[in-house]
Formats: sequence, structure tokens, C-alpha cells
Amino acid sequence: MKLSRRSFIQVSAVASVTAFLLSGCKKDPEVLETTKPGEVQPLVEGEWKPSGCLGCTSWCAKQVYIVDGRAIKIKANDESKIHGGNDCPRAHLAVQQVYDADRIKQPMKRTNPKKGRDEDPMFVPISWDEAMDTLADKIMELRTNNETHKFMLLRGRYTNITDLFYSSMPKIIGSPNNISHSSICAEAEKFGPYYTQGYWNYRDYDVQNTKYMICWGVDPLCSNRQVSHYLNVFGELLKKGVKIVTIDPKYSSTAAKSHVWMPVIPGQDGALATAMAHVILAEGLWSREFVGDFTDGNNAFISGKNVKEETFEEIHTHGVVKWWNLELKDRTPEWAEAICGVDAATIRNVAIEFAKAAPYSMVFMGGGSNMQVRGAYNSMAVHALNGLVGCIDHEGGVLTGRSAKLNSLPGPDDFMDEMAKTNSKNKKMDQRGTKQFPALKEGKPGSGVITNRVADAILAEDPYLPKVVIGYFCNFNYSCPGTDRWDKAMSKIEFFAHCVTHYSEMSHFADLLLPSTHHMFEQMASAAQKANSYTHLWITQRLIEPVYDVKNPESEVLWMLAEKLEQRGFSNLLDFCKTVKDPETGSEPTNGLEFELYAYKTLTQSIWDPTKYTELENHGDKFNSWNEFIQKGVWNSDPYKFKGLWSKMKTETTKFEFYSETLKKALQEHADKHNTDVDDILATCKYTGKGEQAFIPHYEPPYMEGKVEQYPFAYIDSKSRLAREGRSANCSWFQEFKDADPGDIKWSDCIKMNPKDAIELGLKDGDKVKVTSPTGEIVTTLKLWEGLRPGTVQKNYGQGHWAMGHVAAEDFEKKLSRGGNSNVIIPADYERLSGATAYYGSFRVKIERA
Ligand SMILES: Nc1nc2c(c(=O)[nH]1)N[C@H]1C(S)=C(S)[C@@H](COP(=O)(O)OP(=O)(O)OC[C@H]3O[C@@H](n4cnc5c(=O)[nH]c(N)nc54)[C@H](O)[C@@H]3O)O[C@H]1N2
Ligand SMILES: Nc1nc2c(c(=O)[nH]1)N[C@H]1C(S)=C(S)[C@@H](COP(=O)(O)OP(=O)(O)OC[C@H]3O[C@@H](n4cnc5c(=O)[nH]c(N)nc54)[C@H](O)[C@@H]3O)O[C@H]1N2
Ligand code: SF4
Ligand SMILES: [Mo]
Repeated sequence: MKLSRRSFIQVSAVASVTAFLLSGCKKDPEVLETTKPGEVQPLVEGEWKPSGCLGCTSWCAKQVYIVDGRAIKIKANDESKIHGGNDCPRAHLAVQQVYDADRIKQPMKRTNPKKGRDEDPMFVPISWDEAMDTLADKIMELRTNNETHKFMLLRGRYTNITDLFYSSMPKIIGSPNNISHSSICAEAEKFGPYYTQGYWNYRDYDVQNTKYMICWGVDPLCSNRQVSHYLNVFGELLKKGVKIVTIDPKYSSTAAKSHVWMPVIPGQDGALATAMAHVILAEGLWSREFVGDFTDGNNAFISGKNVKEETFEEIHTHGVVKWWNLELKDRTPEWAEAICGVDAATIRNVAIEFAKAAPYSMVFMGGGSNMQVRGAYNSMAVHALNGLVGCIDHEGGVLTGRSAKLNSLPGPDDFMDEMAKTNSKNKKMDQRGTKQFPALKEGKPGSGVITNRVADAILAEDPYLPKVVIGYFCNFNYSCPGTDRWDKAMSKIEFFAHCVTHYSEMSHFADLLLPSTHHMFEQMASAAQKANSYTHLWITQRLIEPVYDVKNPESEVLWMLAEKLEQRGFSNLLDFCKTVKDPETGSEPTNGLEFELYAYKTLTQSIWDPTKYTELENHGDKFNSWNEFIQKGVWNSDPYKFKGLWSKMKTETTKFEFYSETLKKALQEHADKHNTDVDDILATCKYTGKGEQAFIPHYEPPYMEGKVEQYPFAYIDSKSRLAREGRSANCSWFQEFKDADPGDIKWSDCIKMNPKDAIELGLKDGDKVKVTSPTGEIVTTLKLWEGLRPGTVQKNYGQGHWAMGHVAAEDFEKKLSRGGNSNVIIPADYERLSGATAYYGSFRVKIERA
């Protein structure tokens, strides 16, 4: 039998896993599946150890089965009150990641000074010592030349001790430039909840107690933030008779399990949301307890008619009548039908049912409706529906979440010398706070990050050109729309060190590759997340000997760098690191591993040290010692306290604001800073709203790059079901189960189109097609699929790696990608009020036979 390379990889992946499980196994390896720690003696002698997963923002608590020093299996840590013993399928891919033969195995340095996608970096192995000497020399050069602001740290995923490396280190060196990935992730989604209820964060949804769930631009069975939990409870919800509605332009995994699917036209969420709000008010179905009522008890919200403000007495909200008069009174379902493509009867019906089930109802909002160029007001409008029906902070509704009890780690201030203090006042590299980028995080103009703008800023050298850059746990040349800009920008950087597990599209431009520990097995790590009306925090120790010569950037690399800088006469960073002492003994760390241990101990001390928590209310789980805590590996908060936020919100009025005084203040402050008015700011940020509209959730037509005549198809981006963000494509299980995404193909990449459109274009299933957007083109496979309306195409993000490894790429040596990276064709554009990158409802493409 002739074996193609692809089928060889498939066969060998399966064979090696089986052989691996069988080796040392006396009986059926299946036994592992059913073994709970402490219950049945496992047949493979080993031990379950607590850990945690950063595969996506769910941050689940895990256990790893260790046999002879090897991690062989993963399951949920059932101590977690969020997900109990329930897992998501992606967790298991972590084992393939850590033992991946394509990992970077030791530090490497570039020997070809020329940088570019087509240049071979000619990496050669070096020692950690040499690598850190080189990096320290580069930083000292900046200090000698008094240009420390030209140092920049780029961060992707991270753990709870991130502040040491991410926030403090750049400041101590003397740079304002610590740039996180938050705005390529979810900032516009946080905007709506903040400017209505003062909460800049992901929400929790009390699905266990709800009666009506609208999944809006979110696919909780596939992505979002508690896949382990939702996969488990979904069947139960359906059995209990909870009604589920999905609003998504594609037939998602969740849509397939919903009672109603509303395939909104991409980007037209604002029309749908304002029409639903119209119905809720016109039908008299708002919450009397939360919102209030007309003083005479008669509903004056009549379509097309203004209402006198003084006739309505609000309780826990602000501006409902203003919202009606300025926006909602004409937003009938019939008006919306023509715009958003969902029929008026369905809009009316869903709005009425949702409001009648309230307060045991919820609009579960993901990024789909708002990570759009004009998404900020959609984010407000969609979230405001929860305010109208009073399910905010209510059982069965939309919650915020308790915070984990964490101590703060030492800050940098005492270790910043004059140069550091002066130079860190320079402008940040992401252009936040400029007129066109208000980035109004938590009410403060210029406080949000604009990750993807950094590439343009480097290219334009505006505000300047960084010289020494460290990146960790990130791959912006793949994960940010407009990838070619990143290729050009990173080619301009004089010195770039990349701390990652795998050689990636971004590593290709590095001068130093600093191989990283895998967060789940090879280093200490912790993260906190909320769901199921609890917050948990997990912690993991080093569970296995690092598979290769790898180090943790947040602790070991930081420590080594601090030592090297001290040897060169700059001791501030090491002095700072030494202040992270063992909270039990008071000992100073003497190496990176001790530093790591003391940092996690310090951070979590109020969880495990009885002397620290006696006076704390709402403490959650209590442990008697550090050892007890790390053996359990997860802390749970007390249950959520409902209605604690009613009239105590962090908004200007302390109420839920339908007319956002909080946004008014932030926008005005930004306008004043740039000597202009709010109308001008909105127009500069590509919005159409004027006057008072700026302060209320209102309809904005989507800003679509590409004219319909030239680019007939609205493009729908979504995540892959087995993607651990951009990091799992080199796992054969990711490829083998790629068809877990409805409509997708194993070991391949595809763009999906409604069959009616394909007939018109003379295209058929399986054709190789060229997908062209106004800013880029890729080649992929066409798949005909009824799960989309005509005039749209949909593709999952996750394939198209030309680096990463032999499984991810079609031909790794030739840098040939498997299919196309969506970010090659997605234009680099922004929701500018939040700084978020726009993925959804933002551009059109044309499709031709390749
Ligand atoms: N088109 C499109 N683009 C997207 C998205 C989308 O839905 N569509 N999603 C966006 C979102 S939400 C996010 S958060 C970003 C994420 O984007 P980034 O923050 O850039 O991160 P990733 O691409 O997930 O992974 C970066 C690198 O981390 C390395 N790595 C893997 N595991 C570890 C580890 O344990 N430790 C260390 N140190 N390194 C490791 C790998 O080498 C990998 O290349 O992507 C965004 N990009
Ligand atoms: N499987 C998987 N899960 C993940 C991740 C992953 O990489 N893979 N990453 C994690 C991370 S980092 C994050 S930030 C979260 C993000 O989680 P979410 O914010 O929930 O984001 P997405 O999964 O991108 O979901 C967006 C949904 O919006 C739909 N959509 C696209 N365009 C539109 C539109 O115009 N209108 C509406 N209403 N919907 C639209 C998409 O089809 C998709 O189903 O997910 C986390 N979970
Ligand atoms: S990939 Fe996400 S949902 Fe799955 S186990 Fe990891 S953190 Fe949890
Ligand atoms: Mo994200």
C-alpha cells in the first residue's frame, strides 16, 4: 500500500498514542477513563495531579495523570464548582502540544541579519547563557543611549503572576511599552456592559436557573468561556424545557441545538436589538421592579410617539424614556426585518417570550455582535435588553462574578531610576488616546490597548521605532488581521526575542528564540475564571521535567535577565525580583524557580494562610496550608450574591444606564483633549451617530470594507471548535477532528457558501477557490453548505499556518500553509471607542475558481 505523507501522519499519530497508552499497561487502557483518584487502583501505576488549562479563556481546572514522569491523560478537576468533573475536548490536545517533536528545543539565534517572510533566518542553537547575555547587552545599549522607551514587551496569553514580567519589568527598564493582546480578543464585548452597568469584564450567565436563553453572536458549545460547563448542562437545559434562541449568521453548533435560529445579516445586530427593545417597551413587558413604571400605570410607549420623561419613575435604571424618544420609538420589527434579514414575526415573538420569562432569562452576548467596526453601540444595545427585563444580577440571569482573593505582587515604583521614570512617560506604541483611537477602557480615554495598531505604528515610526522587543505566548503575525503589515513591521525591528513553545509565523522574524515551558505541565501557573455563579482559581506545580531545554518567561527568563543586567551594572530589576519573598519563611529567591514559587505563594496567600483570612468576608474555600492548597489545586469562591449591584453600579448614576452618562463623560473628555466635539470624534471613529445618539445604544449600519458590486459576499469569521486559540493546529487530533466544526473537512481548510450562490457562480463542492478581500487573498477549498444565507460566506479561523510545525503546515520546510489564514484577508480595522480589532460584519469578499 502506498502511504501519502498525510495519511502517514494520521496513522502514525493514532499508532503512537495507542502504543504509548499500552506501554507499561497491564490491561485495557480504557480503565483510565473510569478511574477516579482514590477510588480504584489504576492499572497503569501513576498519579493524578492538579493542573489548569489556558487552552481558551475558560481557564478550567484540570488533573493530569502522570506515569513514570510522563503526562499521559487529562481530565477535569472535579473540585471546581464551575465545571465539576466535566471536560471539553480541547483539553486533551495539550498532551500533544507538550510532547510535540516540532517544539523549539533549545535557545536559537538568527544568523541571517536580513528579515522577511522569504528570508531563511538560519537559526543555530546556543546556550541559555549566551542567549541571555545577548538580550541583556541589547537592553544595556538602550540604557547607555538613554532610549529605554524603545524597549517593548508584547504579550499574548499569560498566568496570574504576569504583572512581574509584563507590567513591572518594562517600567524598571524605562519603557511605557507593555502591549497585551486584549484588543484582538474581546474589548468591544466589554464596552456595552461597561457603558450601561459599569462592568468592564466578561459576564457570567446563570444558565442552570434560567428559563430563556438567547445566545447572541456566541457559540457556547464551541467557543466562548465555559465550554466544559455548557457542553455538560446543555442537554439538561433542553430537557428542562429552557427555550434556546441563537442569533448568528451561520448555523453554529449552538444553533443546531436551539429552538430558534435567527440568521442575522452580518453586522446588522443593532437593528435586531433595537427592534427587540422596541417590542419589550411597546408591549409593556419591561421589568417594573428593576426599571420602574409610568406614574399613572398606563403604558405610553406607543410606536412612533414621544413620551414625557416626567411621566415615568425609574428605579434602578437611568434614561429609559430618553432611549425610547431618541432611538426606539420607530425601531419596529417591520423596520428591522428589511435590514437584518430576520422576519418581523420572529423578532416580535422572541422579544415577547424573552421578556415574559424574565427575570429568569438572559441575552448571552459573545463577540459576534460587537467585534465590528461599528460594534460599540451594538454591544450596548444587545446588553441593554438584559437591563430592560431586569435579569441583570438576578438568579437565572446575567451576573458579574466574584473576584478571586489575590494579594498584589510588589510593584516597580521603588526600582525606577530617573531614566526609567522619564522615559516611561513617552507615548505607548499602540497610538491609544490619539483622536482616532479613543480606547475608552473603564471610562478613561486612552487607557485601552490597541494591539493591532502596533504594526502600523512601527511601520510609520509613529511615535517612534522600537529597537528591542520581547514577545511571549503570542503570534501576532498570524493572529492579527492584516498579517502582511506584521511581517513588514517585525522585519524593521532591530532585535526581537520570542518566548514561545513553537516556532511560529512571528518567530520567523526573531533574533532569539527562547523556548518556553508549556503552561499546563512544565511550570507553575494559575488563573481565575467565573461561571456557574462561582469563581474558581486553579494552581499547578511543575508536573513533569521539562521535555526540552525550556524556561518560563514570566519567572525564569525574567530572573535570568535580571541577573545578567546586574552583572552589567544595572541591578534594579534583580533588586525588584528579590522583593518577591517566600511569605512563609521570608527568604529571598536565589534563582528563577524559587522566584516563581514565591510569586505564586505570595499571590495566593490569602487563600491558603489562615492568619490572613480570618477577618475577610466572602472568603470562599479555606485551606490550612500552602501544601493543602496545591494538592487540591483549586479554590472556589462563595456562591454569587444576587442583586448586590442594583443601584450600586460603577456608572456615573450608580444605575443601569440606557442613556449613558458614563459614556457621555468619557467621550466629552476625549473630545476636549483634542479640542473638538463629540460628533467629530464619532465621525473620526467611522460612526454615523450624531448628537445625543452618541450616548445611547442606537442602530449603526455596519461599516463594510469592499463594495457589493465588486465583492458580493459578506464574510463571516468564527473560531474552530478544537482551536486552543491559535496554538493547536500542529496537533494531529485538531486536524483529524476538524470536521467537528459543522461543514468543515478533516485535515483541510475550507470556505463555506450557500449552494444557490455556487450554482450561480458555476462552482462546486471541493473546488479550489481564490478568496479575495479588499486587502488580501488566500486559496482554500469551497464547501457548499446550507447553514448560511445566500450572499454570505463563512470560514473558521485556525488553519493556514505556514510555520508552527509539520502537522499545521502543508509543507513546513517549504513554508506552504494548509489552506488560508483568515487574517490574511481580514482588513486591519478597529472598533475605535474600545480599541478592539474588528472581525465580524466588517468586510466583503469575492470568490473565484483558483
Ligand atoms: N481571524 C481571527 N483571528 C483571531 C481570532 C479569531 O477568532 N479570528 N481570535 C482572536 C483571539 S480571541 C485571541 S485571544 C488571539 C490570540 O492570539 P495570540 O495572543 O497571538 O496567541 P496564539 O496565536 O494563540 O498563540 C501564540 C503562540 O504561543 C505559543 N505557545 C503555545 N503554548 C504556549 C505555552 O504554554 N507557553 C508559551 N510561552 N507559549 C505557548 C505558540 O508558539 C503560539 O504560536 O487571536 C485572535 N485572532
Ligand atoms: N473552540 C475555541 N473556543 C475558544 C477559543 C478558541 O480559540 N477556540 N478562544 C477563546 C477566546 S481567546 C475567546 S476571546 C473567546 C471568544 O468567544 P466569543 O466572543 O464567543 O467569540 P467567537 O467564538 O469568535 O464567537 C463569535 C460568534 O459570532 C458569530 N458571528 C460572526 N459574525 C457575526 C455577526 O455579524 N453577528 C452575530 N450576531 N454573530 C456573528 C460567529 O459565527 C461565532 O459563532 O472564545 C474562547 N474560546
Ligand atoms: S480548552 Fe478551554 S474549555 Fe477546554 S479545558 Fe481548556 S480552558 Fe477549558
Ligand atoms: Mo481571546
